[in-house]
Amino acid sequence: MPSKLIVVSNRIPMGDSSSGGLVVALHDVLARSGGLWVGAHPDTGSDDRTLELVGSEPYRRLAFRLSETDLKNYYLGFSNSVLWPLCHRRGDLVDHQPGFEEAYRAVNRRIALRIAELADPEDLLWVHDYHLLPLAYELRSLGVRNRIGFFLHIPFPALGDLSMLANPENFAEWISHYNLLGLQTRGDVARCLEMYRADPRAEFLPSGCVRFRDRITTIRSFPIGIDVEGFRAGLLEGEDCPFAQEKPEALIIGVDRLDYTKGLLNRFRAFGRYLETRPEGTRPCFLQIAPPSREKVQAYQDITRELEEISGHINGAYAEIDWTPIRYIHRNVERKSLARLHNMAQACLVTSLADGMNLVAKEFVAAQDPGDPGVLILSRFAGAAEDMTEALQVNPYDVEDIAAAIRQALAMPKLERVARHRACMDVVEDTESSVWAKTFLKVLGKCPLSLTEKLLTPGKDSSGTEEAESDAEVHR
Ligand code: ADQ
Repeated sequence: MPSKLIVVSNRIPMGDSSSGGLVVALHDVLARSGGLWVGAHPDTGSDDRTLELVGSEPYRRLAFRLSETDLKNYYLGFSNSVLWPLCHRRGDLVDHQPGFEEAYRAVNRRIALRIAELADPEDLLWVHDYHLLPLAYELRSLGVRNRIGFFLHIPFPALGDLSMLANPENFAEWISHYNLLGLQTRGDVARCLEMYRADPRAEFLPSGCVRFRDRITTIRSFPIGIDVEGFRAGLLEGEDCPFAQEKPEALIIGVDRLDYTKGLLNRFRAFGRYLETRPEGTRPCFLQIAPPSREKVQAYQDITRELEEISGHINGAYAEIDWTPIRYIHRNVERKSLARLHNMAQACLVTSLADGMNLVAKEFVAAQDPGDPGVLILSRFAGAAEDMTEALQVNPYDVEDIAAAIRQALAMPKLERVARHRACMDVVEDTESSVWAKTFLKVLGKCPLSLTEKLLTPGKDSSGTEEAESDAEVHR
């Protein structure tokens, strides 16, 4: 039987219009392989053990229901109040509450039961993100021997930060049940290997894979990207200019989910600092689009309030009757409007304090006119900075540094803007989302199997793992 792809993520795409890179990237391969996508239904409900068909063809989307308690303990709790801050180096915001980890384990176990019922032996499973770290562990304990890949969209945690987990030893155990562990950057891979190096249960095989007990895992970076053509198509749609009435003389843009990891406070402060020292008579506009997210978590309520205070303070100090320096939009904007707004901007501010990749950086670059492009100001702590070396890289903890970059961007000669943009665009094109997905799946289809899977699927491992495994040499 030909294999199909089963994608599992916490959130399931409900429609296929205005989708992000991940959905677009997987669309074709899912449609072609008769594959399916499994994820949580957007509405809570009681788990009746069946998966509901949602969305429309050309591939099946099956949703499980989370209860209100699951949402509180598994999603907002362990996923977003423990793992999210921990992976983003915000140990101060890690919130351990009784029942969080238990619910996280229980929801993963429940999803594993559903997947085990669905999967044929030859199917490829691709699991996404930190909500589902233990899914392969649970699947293996149900006897599932399929190839299972995992992609972590957020930074791999630093070794020291893992100790903030109540049971830090679980982390390596969970991820070692995947055949392929995909991370965003080379820096993430280095942190992951550091974790294994410190763990007496792990060995490095000459093939470069990690053996953890009887498991063999391939670890590689796959920098995620966007659907370039799809995003640029927004530039051609619609006539109306979002600034038809009052187009600012210099536009700086920021687009983020409202999250404390995105460095919004210092970004706003830096724009305020730039206003203090800007060339006389200039009236730049900073447009920040930041829709709310995870509003039930205290840390998100705090950042929302602080941002409103800062933007109010800066506008209070500088606004004139016909000039509002900061326009802060607290909601989602259609993707085609986003492309056009990026296209109009002279600079984009990405100031994450930690970020797996940051797709906004790539979208801004893709939306530019190559003959007269705007300048990307990019935090050196965003995964995108590893390859986009020609962006104006800044230290997001340093307000003066960001303000200086705004100054440099707005004064940058066209020749330099064109050259920097070309270099950034090369990265955007090289990491296009469809290439990213194909590369991941190709590596997953070929990566070494652990002994248990090899015994059950003879002749499936074309990668020479046997030699790797029998070679007793261990790299530490
Ligand atoms: P996010 O933290 O959500 O993603 P990002 O990579 O910037 O961050 O992706 C956000 C996406 O949402 C972009 O496509 C952006 O255009 C869109 N978006 C943001 N604000 C919007 C708004 N106001 N209106 C409409 N669309 C908006 C996580 C990780 C990242 C990693 C991605 C993908 O945190 O580091 O790059 O997954 O792996």
